[in-house]
Amino acid sequence: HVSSRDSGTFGWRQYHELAEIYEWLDNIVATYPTVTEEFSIGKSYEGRNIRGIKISHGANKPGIFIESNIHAREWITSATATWFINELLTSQKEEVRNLAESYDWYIIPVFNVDGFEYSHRSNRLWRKTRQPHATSKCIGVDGNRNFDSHFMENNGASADPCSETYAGEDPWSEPETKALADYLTSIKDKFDVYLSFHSYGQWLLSPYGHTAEEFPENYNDLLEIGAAFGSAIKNLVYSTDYVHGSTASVLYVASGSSVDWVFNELNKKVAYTIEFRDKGNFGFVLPPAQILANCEELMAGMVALIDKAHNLKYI
Ligand code: 0X9
Ligand code: ZN
Repeated sequence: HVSSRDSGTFGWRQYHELAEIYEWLDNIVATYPTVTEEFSIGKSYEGRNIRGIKISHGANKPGIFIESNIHAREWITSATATWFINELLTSQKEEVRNLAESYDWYIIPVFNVDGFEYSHRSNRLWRKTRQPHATSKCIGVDGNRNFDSHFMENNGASADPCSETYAGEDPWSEPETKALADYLTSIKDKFDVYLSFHSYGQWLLSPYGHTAEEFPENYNDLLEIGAAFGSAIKNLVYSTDYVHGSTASVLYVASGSSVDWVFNELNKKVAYTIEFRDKGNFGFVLPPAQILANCEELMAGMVALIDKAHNLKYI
């Protein structure tokens, strides 16, 4: 197994565990000290740092926040987030330079650090956090049901600690979600777009997650941005398709998600969940040979998404 130390770069031809990703991040921050800044939002239940990187070419650009790997087994999300960081710092392509230089980027490549580690060591298909419960032998909470926005409404989460979509006893029961919410609140005037990276299914999902009966007042804009994202990906040589729409209307009801909380409570009107490759053939265990194709798709979609959000005056 190839260490990130050997080449100074990942190559993105395999998945990496947390220590390797953090070592790579250290290396990136040391290599690009003038435009990068490392941050930590706090510690996980098991005491790991939840680290992020800010990439900025000057003060007061509109900010874009990316949260990735809230679900442990979705390894393609941190692989893609690290690749994206590297592109922002090294690409010579004009549309990527434009993304890098026109916006302030805040990127957390691995949010659910404990679960991610567990998915590498013990159970490849682990999804939740790793905090035990007083009342059950089952472990962990679905971080993406633990935010305080329409918590547990409309059966969009489970009250059973053994369920994969267990919301937790209360909102913010997990130190990770609390840390993220506090951090996001502290920089709420610094970002306008929020993206949550997931897999799988190839969807671009807007609010709302908690209900399919109501839609945001700017839903038409969110659909227009979603269409731009989808056609940009469709136009690639790889040519695969992404479906867009509100979470609850195209996927299923999901209450207490990070995206809904950021949209409703922090009033960030461009907020999406992106469900990466594939459509179910390999599912969560996406072969490493598909990492780079997924990354290229994300970049094409991202350029179009940001461009459209800019034209619609959100950023
Ligand atoms: O169920 C989820 O949390 C996400 N799907 S996954 O298969 N990656 O677990 C979808 C969450 C979308 N939620 C909102 N945008 N509200
Ligand atoms: Zn997910």
